Amino acid sequence: MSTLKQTLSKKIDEWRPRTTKLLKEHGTEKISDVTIAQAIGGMRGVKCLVTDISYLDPIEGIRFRGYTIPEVLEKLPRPPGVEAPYVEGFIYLLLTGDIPSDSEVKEVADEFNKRKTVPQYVFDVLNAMPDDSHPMVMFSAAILSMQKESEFAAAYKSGISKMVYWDSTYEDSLNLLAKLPEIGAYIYRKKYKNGDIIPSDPNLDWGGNFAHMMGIDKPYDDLSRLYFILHSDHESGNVSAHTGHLVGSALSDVYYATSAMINGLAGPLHGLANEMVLRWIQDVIENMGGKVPSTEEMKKFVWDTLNSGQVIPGYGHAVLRKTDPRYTAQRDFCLKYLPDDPIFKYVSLLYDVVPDILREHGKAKNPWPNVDAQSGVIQWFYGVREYDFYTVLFGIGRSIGVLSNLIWDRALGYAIERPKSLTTAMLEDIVAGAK
Ligand code: HAX
Repeated sequence: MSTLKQTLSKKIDEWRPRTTKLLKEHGTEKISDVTIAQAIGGMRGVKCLVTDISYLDPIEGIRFRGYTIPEVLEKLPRPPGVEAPYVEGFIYLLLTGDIPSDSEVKEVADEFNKRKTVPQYVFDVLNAMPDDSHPMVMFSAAILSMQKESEFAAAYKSGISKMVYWDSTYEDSLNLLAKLPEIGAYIYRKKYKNGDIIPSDPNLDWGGNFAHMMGIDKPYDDLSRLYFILHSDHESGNVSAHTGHLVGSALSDVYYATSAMINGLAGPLHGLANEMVLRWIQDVIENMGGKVPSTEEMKKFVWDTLNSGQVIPGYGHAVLRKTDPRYTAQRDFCLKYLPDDPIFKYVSLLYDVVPDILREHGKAKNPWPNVDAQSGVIQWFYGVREYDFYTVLFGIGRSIGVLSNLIWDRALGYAIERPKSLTTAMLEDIVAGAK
């Protein structure tokens, strides 16, 4: 058994009594009340999910297993001479809560190498799809097509104890994670590079191999590692993470759950916002005939968008109330590698004008940029200009968090989700009764 699986198994055994004790001895203690506004308004702020993989503070931003983004980037092992750590080490951290050693990272990389061959039928499915299929549809379909490989589904049919659900879920998760960079790069090269597929290189790490298969030179490998880590997890309540958890809670295997979470990520208010940001900026560039707009001109574009009833993509958040640290980490990357890029100048100009305008507009609770405001510009700079592909990149990263959560969901025996709904008339009765 690998060190990762052994460590995880030990941690699960240690953790289970905590969950059992909370349920048995404190199960009736309250952590949340729900208002009518929350029931109608997307359950904002209702505390009714549990995860130990990451926690999102409205002001500070995300912590992965207790570590801030700068701490994660600093503490995890990295390839020589680069800034972003190995994704393999980050996966080890999310699953176990421990910072791995170099040799533990290498073991995870070897595990992925053993598991990364994508069955030919997946490529056949992708090749059979219409040329104008959205890359997110292709990504979701490719993942779903592999459901028949599920070790959990086979084990469940054969009759296994709840105590070992996590084991085959772990195997499924590693099998799927190993293949995602291959599938993502295949979709990109098939759709936008005349099907000129670049074979995988077994000597490269997860992020480095993805950059290689995309056909993009350094430092795109470093960017890929950074990008996948930043997009991995944002606690459990966002649409993609929650969808993965919800579908998995019915004991659907990770192929069903991950494909479903990709479908949620594809919404423009969620992951697709990274595509929308670039689309919006391209519109501005077209309108300006390529010239970088003045501050006043940019303000006008922002107001025109708001006045036409649209949102400013890349701004606002359901939980955060400050600039997203994932935005800041990507901005730091831009300042280092592409400070003079014209599109980065647009993005910077937006940062100067949008928060004040959103405050004046008076609707958004958070006027600050989120992760999606900055991510497309970097991809554009390195030649990935097909912005409908950007959310696939997000999806590869998000799978890391969703799959880590699914393994722990199974280990701790989290129940099938089934919140209760009321009718509008019941709400009206409650209001009348309160009066
Ligand atoms: N531009 C214009 N209006 C905005 C806005 C923005 N960027 N952000 C919020 N608002 C509006 C909302 O549409 C809402 O309007 P109505 O009252 O008319 O419905 C009002 O402000 C209150 O919204 P909120 O409470 O501040 O925000 P929500 O929790 O409802 O929604 C969203 C959070 C992220 C969906 C929202 O801020 C938004 O639509 N942002 C733009 C799209 C975007 O960038 N999405 C990506 C978010 C990060 C992410 O998940 N990445 O994957």
